[in-house]
Amino acid sequence: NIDVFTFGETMVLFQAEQMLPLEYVHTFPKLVGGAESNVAIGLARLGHSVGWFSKLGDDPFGRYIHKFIRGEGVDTSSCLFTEKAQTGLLFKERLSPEDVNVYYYRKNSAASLMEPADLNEDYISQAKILHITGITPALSESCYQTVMVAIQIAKKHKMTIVFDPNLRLKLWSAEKAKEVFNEIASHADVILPGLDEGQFMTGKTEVEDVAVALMGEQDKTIIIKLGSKGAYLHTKHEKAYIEGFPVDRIVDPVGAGDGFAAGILSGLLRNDPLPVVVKRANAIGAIVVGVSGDVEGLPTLPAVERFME
Ligand code: KDG
Repeated sequence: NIDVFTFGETMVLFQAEQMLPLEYVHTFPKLVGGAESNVAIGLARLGHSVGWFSKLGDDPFGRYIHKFIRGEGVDTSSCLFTEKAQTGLLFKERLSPEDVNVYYYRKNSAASLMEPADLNEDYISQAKILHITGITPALSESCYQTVMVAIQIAKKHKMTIVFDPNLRLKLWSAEKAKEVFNEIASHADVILPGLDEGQFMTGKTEVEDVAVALMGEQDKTIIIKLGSKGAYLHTKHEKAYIEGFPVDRIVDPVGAGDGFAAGILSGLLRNDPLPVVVKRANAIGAIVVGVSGDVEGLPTLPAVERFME
């Protein structure tokens, strides 16, 4: 049984060991990175059962990713392997702790071949929540279609749909991204943009105007991430700024948004009051930026609680 279903592309992540331009880096520890699997691993650490789907290359890197994510306690039983394409790769350059760039080697990757027929409705509909990020529809037309079919399945089974835009302009044009984000957002129950993403989607500037525009005429939960300042929570009945936690030293900001999303999903599953949910998500984001790697810093529930004290 699974509580959350998510899917997307996970890549082998080669993380520059030296803080130098990528062309001068000569050692790259091998890690795993992918927004949706980061969220899935975060949820598993927080004690939830979560299913992650992807299409992986039938190659050593595909098998490495599969074993790694399964080893973290995520259900990978719906994953598929293909011989038609290779597993995608990602190189992370660190020029300073705050200045991190990614270089993708993922065009026409195995994951970009995901298609609607790959989705298993019986499997997905066990879950209470469908978690979608805006990276998956950027990968290919068939990936976009897969996202839209997953949304239809979730609606049919009255699942909660959570959308984290995760804008990646290295993958598609701003114009297309904006159109697709707003389409997905119109179906979502919970939207988790960074302020810049919310501004990008709505054309508004102020936090509260962005939230109102994202909400539209529907009843949604909008949670706008404000970095070190925390987050803004906006529903029909509640409007509140929820303070962030101080971070002593930023080691690696990548993955903080995914940790935040895991915290939100976990809180929703626990039926905690929304301000409590957002506060815990802020704490997880703050913990993750203090650790190198996308998933290495994701905490267990007791660890978050200790941090919040
Ligand atoms: O949110 C972190 C992700 O950006 C990273 O793990 C890699 O999924 C990734 C992507 O597409 O950038």
